[in-house]
Amino acid sequence: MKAYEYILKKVQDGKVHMTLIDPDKQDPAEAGRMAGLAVELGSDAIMIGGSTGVDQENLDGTVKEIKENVKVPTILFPSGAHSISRYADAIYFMSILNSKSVKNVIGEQRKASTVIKKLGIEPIPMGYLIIEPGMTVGKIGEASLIPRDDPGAAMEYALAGQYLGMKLIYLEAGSGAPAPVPQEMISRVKGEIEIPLVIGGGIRNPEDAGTVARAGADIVVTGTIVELDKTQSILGEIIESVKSAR
Ligand code: 1GP
Repeated sequence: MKAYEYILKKVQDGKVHMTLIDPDKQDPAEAGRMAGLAVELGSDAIMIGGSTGVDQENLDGTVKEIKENVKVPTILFPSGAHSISRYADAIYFMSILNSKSVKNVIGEQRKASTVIKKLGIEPIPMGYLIIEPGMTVGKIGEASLIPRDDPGAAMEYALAGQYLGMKLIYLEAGSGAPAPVPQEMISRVKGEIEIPLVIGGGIRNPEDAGTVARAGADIVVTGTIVELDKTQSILGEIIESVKSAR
Protein backbone atom coordinates (compact mmCIF):
# COMPACT_ATOMS: atom_id res chain seq x y z
CA MET A 1 0.00 0.00 0.00
CA LYS A 2 1.26 3.48 -0.83
CA ALA A 3 1.93 5.80 2.10
CA TYR A 4 -0.80 8.30 1.20
CA GLU A 5 -3.36 5.54 0.80
CA TYR A 6 -2.28 4.23 4.22
CA ILE A 7 -2.68 7.71 5.76
CA LEU A 8 -6.17 8.15 4.27
CA LYS A 9 -7.26 4.78 5.56
CA LYS A 10 -5.93 5.51 9.04
CA VAL A 11 -7.63 8.93 9.07
CA GLN A 12 -10.95 7.32 8.09
CA ASP A 13 -10.61 4.91 11.03
CA GLY A 14 -9.80 7.53 13.68
CA LYS A 15 -7.20 9.99 14.93
CA VAL A 16 -3.64 9.46 13.77
CA HIS A 17 -0.33 10.07 15.52
CA MET A 18 3.00 10.52 13.79
CA THR A 19 6.44 10.67 15.37
CA LEU A 20 9.01 13.09 13.99
CA ILE A 21 12.65 12.13 14.31
CA ASP A 22 15.37 14.68 13.64
CA PRO A 23 18.45 12.84 12.29
CA ASP A 24 20.72 15.57 13.66
CA LYS A 25 19.75 14.89 17.30
CA GLN A 26 21.08 11.33 17.80
CA ASP A 27 22.93 8.58 15.97
CA PRO A 28 21.07 6.26 13.55
CA ALA A 29 20.97 3.33 15.99
CA GLU A 30 19.29 5.48 18.65
CA ALA A 31 16.86 6.87 16.05
CA GLY A 32 15.93 3.31 15.12
CA ARG A 33 15.36 2.44 18.77
CA MET A 34 13.19 5.51 19.32
CA ALA A 35 11.10 4.79 16.23
CA GLY A 36 10.62 1.16 17.28
CA LEU A 37 9.37 2.23 20.71
CA ALA A 38 7.08 4.90 19.29
CA VAL A 39 5.42 2.40 16.96
CA GLU A 40 5.05 -0.14 19.77
CA LEU A 41 3.22 2.60 21.67
CA GLY A 42 0.82 3.09 18.75
CA SER A 43 2.38 5.78 16.55
CA ASP A 44 1.15 5.31 12.98
CA ALA A 45 4.10 6.57 10.91
CA ILE A 46 7.61 7.93 11.31
CA MET A 47 8.52 11.30 9.83
CA ILE A 48 12.20 12.05 9.37
CA GLY A 49 13.57 15.56 9.09
CA GLY A 50 14.97 18.65 10.76
CA SER A 51 15.51 22.29 9.92
CA THR A 52 19.29 22.31 10.31
CA GLY A 53 22.39 20.11 10.16
CA VAL A 54 21.26 17.71 7.44
CA ASP A 55 24.04 15.38 6.38
CA GLN A 56 23.34 12.83 3.63
CA GLU A 57 25.19 9.98 5.29
CA ASN A 58 23.49 10.52 8.61
CA LEU A 59 20.07 10.94 6.96
CA ASP A 60 20.47 7.73 4.92
CA GLY A 61 21.77 5.85 7.97
CA THR A 62 18.87 7.08 10.10
CA VAL A 63 16.21 6.11 7.56
CA LYS A 64 17.76 2.67 7.07
CA GLU A 65 17.90 2.01 10.84
CA ILE A 66 14.31 3.16 11.28
CA LYS A 67 13.14 0.92 8.44
CA GLU A 68 14.81 -2.04 10.13
CA ASN A 69 12.90 -1.32 13.32
CA VAL A 70 9.39 -0.48 12.10
CA LYS A 71 6.86 -1.64 9.51
CA VAL A 72 4.87 1.61 9.31
CA PRO A 73 5.64 4.12 6.52
CA THR A 74 8.79 6.25 6.76
CA ILE A 75 8.07 9.71 5.39
CA LEU A 76 10.67 12.40 4.78
CA PHE A 77 9.84 15.83 6.19
CA PRO A 78 12.41 17.82 4.22
CA SER A 79 13.88 21.23 4.90
CA GLY A 80 14.85 21.54 1.24
CA ALA A 81 15.94 19.72 -1.90
CA HIS A 82 19.14 18.61 -0.15
CA SER A 83 17.37 16.46 2.45
CA ILE A 84 16.19 13.49 0.43
CA SER A 85 17.04 9.87 1.18
CA ARG A 86 16.49 7.07 -1.32
CA TYR A 87 15.65 4.70 1.53
CA ALA A 88 12.42 6.42 2.63
CA ASP A 89 8.99 5.22 1.50
CA ALA A 90 7.58 8.68 0.83
CA ILE A 91 8.28 12.38 1.06
CA TYR A 92 6.02 15.25 2.01
CA PHE A 93 6.27 17.31 -1.15
CA MET A 94 5.60 20.46 0.75
CA SER A 95 5.29 24.09 -0.11
CA ILE A 96 5.46 26.77 2.60
CA LEU A 97 2.42 28.66 1.33
CA ASN A 98 3.06 31.63 3.64
CA SER A 99 6.77 32.01 2.88
CA LYS A 100 8.03 35.39 1.64
CA SER A 101 10.56 33.56 -0.50
CA VAL A 102 9.57 31.91 -3.78
CA LYS A 103 12.39 29.43 -3.12
CA ASN A 104 10.35 27.89 -0.28
CA VAL A 105 7.11 27.92 -2.23
CA ILE A 106 8.31 26.30 -5.47
CA GLY A 107 12.12 26.72 -5.93
CA GLU A 108 13.34 23.87 -3.74
CA GLN A 109 10.48 21.77 -5.08
CA ARG A 110 11.65 22.36 -8.65
CA LYS A 111 15.15 21.15 -7.68
CA ALA A 112 13.80 18.11 -5.82
CA SER A 113 11.36 17.00 -8.52
CA THR A 114 13.76 15.09 -10.77
CA VAL A 115 15.62 13.59 -7.81
CA ILE A 116 12.37 12.20 -6.42
CA LYS A 117 11.36 10.82 -9.81
CA LYS A 118 14.72 9.13 -10.26
CA LEU A 119 14.74 7.61 -6.77
CA GLY A 120 11.12 6.45 -7.04
CA ILE A 121 10.01 7.88 -3.67
CA GLU A 122 6.28 8.58 -3.32
CA PRO A 123 5.63 12.35 -3.19
CA ILE A 124 2.71 13.45 -1.00
CA PRO A 125 1.70 17.04 -1.87
CA MET A 126 1.33 19.08 1.29
CA GLY A 127 0.45 22.71 1.97
CA TYR A 128 2.60 23.80 4.94
CA LEU A 129 1.58 26.84 6.98
CA ILE A 130 3.75 28.31 9.70
CA ILE A 131 1.90 29.86 12.61
CA GLU A 132 3.34 32.15 15.29
CA PRO A 133 5.84 31.73 16.94
CA GLY A 134 7.22 29.54 14.13
CA MET A 135 10.53 28.93 15.92
CA THR A 136 13.50 27.85 13.73
CA VAL A 137 11.42 26.74 10.76
CA GLY A 138 9.67 30.11 10.74
CA LYS A 139 13.03 31.84 10.32
CA ILE A 140 14.60 29.37 7.90
CA GLY A 141 11.37 29.20 5.91
CA GLU A 142 11.26 33.02 5.78
CA ALA A 143 7.63 32.79 6.76
CA SER A 144 5.22 35.66 6.96
CA LEU A 145 3.96 34.05 10.18
CA ILE A 146 0.20 33.63 10.55
CA PRO A 147 -0.81 35.45 13.77
CA ARG A 148 -2.21 33.14 16.46
CA ASP A 149 -5.33 35.28 16.68
CA ASP A 150 -6.09 35.13 12.95
CA PRO A 151 -7.77 31.78 12.27
CA GLY A 152 -9.35 33.28 9.13
CA ALA A 153 -5.94 33.73 7.49
CA ALA A 154 -4.98 30.12 8.23
CA MET A 155 -8.31 28.95 6.81
CA GLU A 156 -7.88 30.94 3.58
CA TYR A 157 -4.36 29.60 3.01
CA ALA A 158 -5.52 26.05 3.78
CA LEU A 159 -8.47 26.24 1.39
CA ALA A 160 -6.23 27.74 -1.30
CA GLY A 161 -3.84 24.83 -0.72
CA GLN A 162 -6.66 22.34 -1.20
CA TYR A 163 -7.73 24.08 -4.41
CA LEU A 164 -4.12 23.93 -5.64
CA GLY A 165 -4.30 20.16 -5.26
CA MET A 166 -2.51 19.60 -1.95
CA LYS A 167 -3.39 16.27 -0.34
CA LEU A 168 -2.69 17.36 3.24
CA ILE A 169 -2.57 20.67 5.12
CA TYR A 170 -0.05 21.05 7.96
CA LEU A 171 -0.39 23.82 10.55
CA GLU A 172 3.01 24.21 12.20
CA ALA A 173 3.69 26.21 15.39
CA GLY A 174 7.40 25.32 15.14
CA SER A 175 9.36 22.58 16.85
CA GLY A 176 9.71 23.37 20.54
CA ALA A 177 7.03 26.10 20.44
CA PRO A 178 5.82 27.13 23.93
CA ALA A 179 2.22 26.27 22.95
CA PRO A 180 0.59 24.32 20.10
CA VAL A 181 -1.49 25.88 17.30
CA PRO A 182 -4.60 27.43 18.97
CA GLN A 183 -7.70 25.25 19.00
CA GLU A 184 -9.89 28.00 17.43
CA MET A 185 -7.57 28.05 14.43
CA ILE A 186 -7.59 24.26 14.10
CA SER A 187 -11.39 24.06 14.22
CA ARG A 188 -11.79 26.94 11.75
CA VAL A 189 -9.51 25.27 9.21
CA LYS A 190 -10.99 21.82 9.80
CA GLY A 191 -14.48 23.25 9.21
CA GLU A 192 -13.61 24.41 5.69
CA ILE A 193 -11.28 21.84 4.13
CA GLU A 194 -11.93 18.30 2.98
CA ILE A 195 -8.35 17.01 3.02
CA PRO A 196 -6.70 15.69 6.21
CA LEU A 197 -5.35 18.28 8.64
CA VAL A 198 -1.97 17.77 10.31
CA ILE A 199 -1.02 19.70 13.47
CA GLY A 200 2.45 19.92 14.99
CA GLY A 201 4.78 22.01 17.09
CA GLY A 202 4.80 22.44 20.88
CA ILE A 203 2.74 19.35 21.78
CA ARG A 204 4.49 17.83 24.79
CA ASN A 205 1.75 16.49 27.05
CA PRO A 206 -1.40 14.36 26.76
CA GLU A 207 -3.72 17.30 27.57
CA ASP A 208 -2.49 19.42 24.66
CA ALA A 209 -2.49 16.39 22.35
CA GLY A 210 -6.13 15.67 23.23
CA THR A 211 -7.15 19.32 22.82
CA VAL A 212 -5.56 19.54 19.39
CA ALA A 213 -7.15 16.27 18.25
CA ARG A 214 -10.61 17.24 19.55
CA ALA A 215 -10.33 20.66 17.89
CA GLY A 216 -10.08 18.89 14.53
CA ALA A 217 -6.56 17.60 13.87
CA ASP A 218 -6.72 14.38 11.87
CA ILE A 219 -3.02 13.80 12.39
CA VAL A 220 -1.05 14.94 15.45
CA VAL A 221 2.74 15.16 15.16
CA THR A 222 5.16 15.14 18.07
CA GLY A 223 8.92 15.46 17.76
CA THR A 224 10.72 16.99 20.74
CA ILE A 225 9.02 14.79 23.34
CA VAL A 226 10.49 11.63 21.83
CA GLU A 227 13.96 13.15 22.32
CA LEU A 228 13.33 14.34 25.89
CA ASP A 229 11.47 11.34 27.22
CA LYS A 230 13.85 8.43 26.77
CA THR A 231 11.52 5.87 28.34
CA GLN A 232 8.64 7.17 26.22
CA SER A 233 6.16 7.08 29.08
CA ILE A 234 4.76 10.51 28.15
CA LEU A 235 4.71 9.59 24.48
CA GLY A 236 2.52 6.60 25.29
CA GLU A 237 0.05 8.86 27.10
CA ILE A 238 0.11 11.40 24.25
CA ILE A 239 -0.70 8.71 21.69
CA GLU A 240 -3.46 7.33 23.92
CA SER A 241 -4.91 10.83 24.29
CA VAL A 242 -4.87 11.39 20.50
CA LYS A 243 -6.45 8.01 19.77
CA SER A 244 -9.24 8.42 22.31
CA ALA A 245 -10.19 11.96 21.15
CA ARG A 246 -13.60 12.35 19.51
C1 1GP B 1 8.00 20.23 14.13
O1 1GP B 1 5.67 19.95 14.27
C2 1GP B 1 6.88 19.33 14.51
O2 1GP B 1 8.11 20.37 12.78
C3 1GP B 1 7.05 18.79 15.89
O3 1GP B 1 7.21 19.80 16.88
O4 1GP B 1 9.21 19.11 18.18
O5 1GP B 1 7.54 20.67 19.18
O6 1GP B 1 6.99 18.26 18.85
P1 1GP B 1 7.75 19.42 18.36
